[in-house]
Amino acid sequence: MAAEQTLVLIKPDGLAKGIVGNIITELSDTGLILVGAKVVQVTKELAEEHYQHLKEQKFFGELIQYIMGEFHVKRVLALVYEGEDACAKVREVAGSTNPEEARPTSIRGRYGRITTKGVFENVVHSSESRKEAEREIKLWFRPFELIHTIFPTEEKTATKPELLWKGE
Ligand code: FUP
Repeated sequence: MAAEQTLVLIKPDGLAKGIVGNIITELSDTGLILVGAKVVQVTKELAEEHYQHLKEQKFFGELIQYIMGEFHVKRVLALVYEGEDACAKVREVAGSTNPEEARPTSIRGRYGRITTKGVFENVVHSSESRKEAEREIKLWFRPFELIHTIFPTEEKTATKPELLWKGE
């Protein structure tokens, strides 16, 4: 079986709480390899696309505000890990979606909370399956931002002006 990848997001509460290092240490303990990483300011468009499967949920609006950093800081750390059973391995260390039901020593069990408004601030996102991971990685990363080309690519000429370093 080809190596599997998974998208991990350290959400704005993780950045605001200063626990990025702790989380990366726990992710490293899975033995998976980091193949991409960047800090992202999440747009409404990206947030809604990422959580498209939850559009009908009553908590959708607050979930979008949360991932955009409206309650904490406007930053997310996006990571791609690779290795055998990457999705399952990260979901194991992340713990259950509901931080109060999550294993106490999991990332969500340790650092997550449910706000008085009922929003699950569960610190990390991790892809549910290989198929979801492909959709999510393509949404968050361009091919050149990963250390090797995971999915098939094609060369296209940019149609929009791009911001480059001056003198480049
Ligand atoms: P997960 O795959 O564990 O991230 O879980 P989901 O895709 O089902 O949920 C995505 C996010 O929605 C969670 F990270 C937190 C939020 N959520 C709530 O706020 N309340 C709920 O009842 C369920 C999910």
